[in-house]
Amino acid sequence: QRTQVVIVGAGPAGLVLGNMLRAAGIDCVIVERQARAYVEQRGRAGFLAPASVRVLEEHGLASGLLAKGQSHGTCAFRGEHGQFELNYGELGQRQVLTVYPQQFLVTDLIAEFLGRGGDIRFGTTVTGMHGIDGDSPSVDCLGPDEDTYRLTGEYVAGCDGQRGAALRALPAGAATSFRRHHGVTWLALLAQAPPSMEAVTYAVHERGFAGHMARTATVTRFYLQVPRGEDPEAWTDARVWEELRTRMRTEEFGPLREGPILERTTVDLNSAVSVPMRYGRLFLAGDAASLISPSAAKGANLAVMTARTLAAALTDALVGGDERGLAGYSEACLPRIWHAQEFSHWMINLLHGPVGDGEDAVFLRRLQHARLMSLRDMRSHQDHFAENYVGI
Ligand code: RFL
Repeated sequence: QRTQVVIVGAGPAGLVLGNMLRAAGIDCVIVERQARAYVEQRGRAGFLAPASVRVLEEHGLASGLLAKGQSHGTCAFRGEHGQFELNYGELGQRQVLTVYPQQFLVTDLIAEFLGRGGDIRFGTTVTGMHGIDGDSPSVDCLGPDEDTYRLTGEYVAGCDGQRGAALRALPAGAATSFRRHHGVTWLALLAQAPPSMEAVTYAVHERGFAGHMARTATVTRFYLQVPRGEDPEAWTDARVWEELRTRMRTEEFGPLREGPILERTTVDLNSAVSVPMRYGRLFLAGDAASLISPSAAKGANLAVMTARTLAAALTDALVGGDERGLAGYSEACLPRIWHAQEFSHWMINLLHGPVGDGEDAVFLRRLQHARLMSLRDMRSHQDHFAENYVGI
């Protein structure tokens, strides 16, 4: 089977890319390992930057998010210092974030892609890639009925995350993967409960970080820092709420709105950047190109940014015969990726002090406190934070 662009992965990156290519009249096939119902329910990101919203809007992909997304312009920091709020919508570039759960965006993007005559193969795993350094790269597909076939294109887009087929297909030495394990693990929770407060709230506590983020009127995301290797099932509902109450200092700041925990998974905070983001006719976008820890909520936004840049470059090449955009794809994306990585890393240090009573741990927790106080008290620091928090 032949197409012009084979896209591996129907997450935000693959679906944004597929939609933009279809709008330019380019043939493409999206191959997705999971079933449609699964990807349409997979709760992950929620916060979209203004730049992402603008890109989606310009390409006719934002009707759901404009109708149902909610604007957020405030975040709060709690700790032994008390609580302070940063009204980032009034600081820096005076921009707000839009909360729209990733699974809703993915659902919209799938419907739109199919409406544009797109071809998605759900339940189909890419098991290998061939000839990616030649003119007609191809991928091996294993379909839902154990059927196998080969799909050949002019280009392949690897939008299949860090554990996908694209990164595995890179020959040794084709790209350098710069990696960092931040040594922090989060228990990521979705609770059947309305948000307890309007602001995204980051709680710094000697027992570890806790976070609160609105998702919808009835579902809220919480995070708890836990030791690496922790079994999420060991966190019963009662234990989760007790720990959240402690770290969120509810005695001081008022109760949380509690409800059943719908989902509990652990996320190790890791970063990875592939340089370059291509090999031959295989191009990486989204998490496949750059994994970023969820501490600053940049992952889905980088997926939109890289997919949009790749879509423009592929369109120039396939419609106009101009390959300059493809040649400059990595250079166009990497500075923004590193900028986001830097801010995300700074957020990790802001939110997590080392746990324990060792001399180093105590000293680093004092530095963490000083950093928070600087954010509370210095307008220039607040402006810098706001620009980076909403920017990409
Ligand atoms: P995705 O969404 O992981 O999609 C990749 C798709 O590829 C498929 N796949 C394959 N298909 C065929 N053959 C194979 N061999 C395949 N291997 C994999 C997978 O099934 C999957 O459907 O990657 P994409 O498109 O690059 O999008 C990236 C984002 O999903 C990710 O960066 C964000 O979710 C990160 N993130 C957040 N980002 C934000 O911008 N704001 C947030 O608030 C935010 N919160 C989060 C997050 C990530 C989290 N987790 C689970 C790590 C919160 C959490 C808890």
